[in-house]
Amino acid sequence: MIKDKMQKAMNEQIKHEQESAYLYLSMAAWFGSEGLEGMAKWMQAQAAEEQAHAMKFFHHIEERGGRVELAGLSKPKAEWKSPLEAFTEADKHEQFISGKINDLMELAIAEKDHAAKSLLQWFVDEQVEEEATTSAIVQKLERAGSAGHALLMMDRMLGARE
Ligand code: OFO
Repeated sequence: MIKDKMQKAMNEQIKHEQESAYLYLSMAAWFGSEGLEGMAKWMQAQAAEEQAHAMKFFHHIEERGGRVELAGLSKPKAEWKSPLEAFTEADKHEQFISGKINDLMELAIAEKDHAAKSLLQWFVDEQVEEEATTSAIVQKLERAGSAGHALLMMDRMLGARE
C-alpha cells in the first residue's frame, strides 16, 4: 500500500510530466508554424513520451492501492524566438524534471519505500538520457547559428526520430 506522502508527491509528478507533454506539444505547434516539420515531429514524439511517463506514475499509484488525483495544468508558452531558444528551454525543463525525480527518490529513501525506489531508478536513468539528448541538440543548434542550410539539415535529422 502506498503511503499518503508518496501518493501526494507522485500525483504532483503526474502533473509535471503532463506539463512537460503540454510544453513540448506547444513547441511542436510552433515549429510546425515555422515550417520546421522535422523539429515539430521530434517534439510530438517527445510529448507522447512524457504522457507515457505520467502513466507510469498513474499505474504505480493504482497498483499500490492508492488514488490518482489530477491537478490543473498551466498554460504553456506558445512562441519562441528561434529553434535554439526552444531547445534551450526544453533542456532547462529537463533539468528541472531531473530535480523533481531526485526529490522523489530522496523521499522514497527517507520513507524506506522500496517499490517507489525501483520505479524511480528507471526515471533517474531516463533523465540522464533526456538531458544528454536535449543538450546535444542545443550544442548542434549553437554551432548551426543562423546558417539556413545547417538548420534545415538539423530539421531533417530530428524528423527522422521514430
Ligand atoms: Fe518525463 O522526462 Fe522529460 O520531462
